[in-house]
Amino acid sequence: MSLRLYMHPLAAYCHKGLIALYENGTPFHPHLVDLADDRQRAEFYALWPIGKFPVLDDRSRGCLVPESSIIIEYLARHYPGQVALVPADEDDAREVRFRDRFFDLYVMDPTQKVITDRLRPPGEHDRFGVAQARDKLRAALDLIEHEFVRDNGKRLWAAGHRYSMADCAASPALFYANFVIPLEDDHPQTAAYLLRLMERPSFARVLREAQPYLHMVPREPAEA
Ligand SMILES: N[C@@H](CCC(=O)N[C@@H](CS)C(=O)NCC(=O)O)C(=O)O
Repeated sequence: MSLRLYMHPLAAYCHKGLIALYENGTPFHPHLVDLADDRQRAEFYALWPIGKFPVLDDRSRGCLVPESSIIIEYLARHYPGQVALVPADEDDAREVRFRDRFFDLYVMDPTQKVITDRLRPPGEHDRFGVAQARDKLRAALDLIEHEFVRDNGKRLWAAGHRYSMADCAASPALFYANFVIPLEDDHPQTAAYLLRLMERPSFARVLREAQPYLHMVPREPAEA
C-alpha cells in the first residue's frame, strides 16, 4: 500500500482528507500522530516542519503532500475513483474550489479559533480574537443559510447537485461549528445539510472513528 496518511482521528482537517479517501474506497495506511507525545511530535515535524496534519505520503510516486485540499486534488488526479471530488469541467471545478476555500477559511478556521481558545489556561484567553471569530463564523453561516433558502431546497450539496471536495470541507467545518453556534437555532437549512453530510457513509465512518476522542472537544467556554 503506497499511501500513508499522517493524521489524528479528532482533527477536522484530517476528517476532510479521510472523507475523500473513504468516498472512493482508496486504500491507504492511517498513521496516527499524537502531538502530545514528544517522540511522535519530533518525527512528524521532521517530516513536515509546519507540523499541521493531514499529510499524505505517496511512497510509490515519491510525493509528500501536505494541505487537505491539495491532498484531495492529488487523489483526484492520481487515484481517481467513482466520485469525482474535483469536477472535470473547469467552471464547475472553480466553483468547487471556491466553496472548499469558503468552508476552510470562513467556517473551519474561526471555529478552531473559538474552540482552541477554550483550551487555553486561565488568564491566557483572547477575548477580542474569539469575538471576532464568532462574528466571522456567524456571517459565513448566515450566507450559507441564505443560499440554501434562495435555492429552495433544490441544492443538496455545497456546490450544486453533485457531491464534491467542497462537501468534504463542509463536513467537519459544520460539525464543529455546531459546537460554537448551534445550527438548529437560526440556520435550519444548514443544519439539514449537516445531517445529509453525516448520513453519508464516508463521514459517518469518520465520526465513528472519532467517537472515542470527541469528549476531548471542550463544549463550554473555560473561565476567563
Ligand atoms: N490548511 C491546513 C490546516 C491543517 C490544520 O490546521 N490541522 C490541524 C488539525 S485540524 C493541526 O494540525 N493542528 C495541530 C497544531 O496546530 O499543532 C489543511 O487544510 O490541511
